[in-house]
This record gives sequence, C-alpha cells and structure tokens, in this order.
Amino acid sequence: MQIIKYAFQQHGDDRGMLVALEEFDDIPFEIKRVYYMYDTKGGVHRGFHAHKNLEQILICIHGSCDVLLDNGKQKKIVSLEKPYEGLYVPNNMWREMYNFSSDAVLMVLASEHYVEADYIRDYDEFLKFVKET
Ligand code: T46
Repeated sequence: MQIIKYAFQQHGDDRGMLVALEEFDDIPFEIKRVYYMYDTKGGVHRGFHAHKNLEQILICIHGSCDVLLDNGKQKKIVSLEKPYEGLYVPNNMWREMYNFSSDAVLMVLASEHYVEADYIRDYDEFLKFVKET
C-alpha cells in the first residue's frame, strides 16, 4: 500500500513561513471544498469511514495527529506534525484520525462537495465495496 505524503514548498523569510497550494499543481485535483477540525477532545477518534469517490489532502496546520489508513488489505499509520506536510487519501480508503494534540488543527482539501451518499460508514460494507470495485 503506497502512502503519498507531500512536503509542500515553504516560502520562508525573516518574517516567518508561508505555504501556498494550487490545484492541479501542488494538489492533484480540483479543490471543491476546504474544511478543518480543531478543539478535538483528548482521546477522541474521528473518521471511521471511507469514500466512494472523494479524494483529499489532510494537513495538520497546527499541532499533530495520527491517521490510520486501511485499503481493506493493509493498514498503515501516518503521523502529521508539520504544517507543510500533506497526506493524500484516495477514494476507497478507510480512515481514522486520533492522537490529536490539544492544539491540533487538521485542515482537509477535498475534491468534491459534501455528499453524505459518498460515505461508507460500515466497515464490513467497506470490505465488500473494495472487493467488488
Ligand atoms: C473525512 C475526514 C478526514 C458538513 O456539514 N460538511 C462537511 O464538509 C463535513 C466534512 C462535515 N459536515 C458535518 C457532518 C457532521 O455533522 O460536520 C459534522 C462532522 O463530520 P464528520 O463526523 O463526518 O467528521 P469526521 O471528522 O469523522 O470526518 C471528516 C470528513 O467528514 C470525512 O470526509 O475524510 O474528516
């Protein structure tokens, strides 16, 4: 299972750092939605679903968290702890996010608008979907 973790270009000077992300250039899809989560309570696990079509890039722009990716055959855990790192999460990939630091802000760039029908929230259904596709 291939993990794609980007290290985005950082524009730093004596004022501080800046990262710029452009669709189809730094990000391999059209960005149709941006959302972010913060104030995640200690010990909380989020996610527990896959998407049929959605592709995303996860960037922990402040603090840190871990992401478990599961393609139905293999599982891998990726730590996000740098604001210039982005984890690509393709469709058909179960994800769980956890170990959020109290100051974590996890920003997500998404290839589609929010569509509840795109979610697979049952793990057995996910395994069946992966086998059939
Ligand atoms: C994903 C992981 C990384 C909206 O109204 N619009 C949105 O665009 C999103 C993402 C969520 N919501 C609502 C739906 C729920 O009532 O916000 C609430 C929390 O969403 P959810 O429980 O789906 O959050 P997570 O952290 O479990 O999952 C989210 C994304 O939904 C999901 O696509 O891949 O982050």
